[in-house]
Amino acid sequence: MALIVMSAIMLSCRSTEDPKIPETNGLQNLLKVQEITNSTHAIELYTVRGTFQTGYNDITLRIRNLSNNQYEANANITWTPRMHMTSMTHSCPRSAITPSATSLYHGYIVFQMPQNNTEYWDLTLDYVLNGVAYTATAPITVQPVQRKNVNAVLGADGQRYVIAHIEPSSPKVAINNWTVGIWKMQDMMTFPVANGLKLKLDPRMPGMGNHSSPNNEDAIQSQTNGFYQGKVSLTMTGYWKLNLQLLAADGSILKGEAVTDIHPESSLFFELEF
Ligand SMILES: [Cu+2]
Repeated sequence: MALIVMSAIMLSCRSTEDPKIPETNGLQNLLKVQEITNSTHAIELYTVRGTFQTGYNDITLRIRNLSNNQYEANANITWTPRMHMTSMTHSCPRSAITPSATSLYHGYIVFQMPQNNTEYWDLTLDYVLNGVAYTATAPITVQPVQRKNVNAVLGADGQRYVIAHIEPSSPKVAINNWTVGIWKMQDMMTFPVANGLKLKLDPRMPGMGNHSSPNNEDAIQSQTNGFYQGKVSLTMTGYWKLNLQLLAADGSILKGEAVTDIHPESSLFFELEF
């Protein structure tokens, strides 16, 4: 009887197994997006939402050995996201992958556009374990977002930039710490961090006379190759347009316009709604 009950429990566990169930072991508050497999391993990818979406994605991953279901430590991993468009293939900004806990690895990818019916993203993981090189590739789903959180623009200096909102991911009625990533598009596959720039901020509520807010701080870098940090002051809940101007080190404007009475918004902006 006990056996029957036990096997019934195991069966029911298996039948209700859901990749979106939160995991333990350092994966608290993360949801599995998908696995990318080859003949030897399954690479499990996790984010807070359990999806990849347009903009900045903080990603945790681990490598499961298919022969023994153990997770691999000490892997040296690189990744290459590729968008296959009708006319070209390109990549996007992404970090190096660093170990974050035993057998867990961590990094970010910034998808500057969502997929559509004919154009799709895939992700290649190349990794070395005990001197042996492996690779795995699979299509990934990059969801669109409701509110603009990333800009891919051509600067006045002829350089292409990707500018992504990172924090606040849960905005508050407060002076929020504001974190932004800025990368240069060096070529279709290479997106190094853009250093020494400044991102001027003018948040407005278009639905309420385009009023602004006090005590904002433009985003600057505190260290080379780091994110840009500033303050975004949100005085009430609702829809905010974060009007932006990207400035070069010499103060010249690379992209975006100042907000005035006759020019109510910048062509460079993020949107927040909360
Ligand atoms: Cu694309």
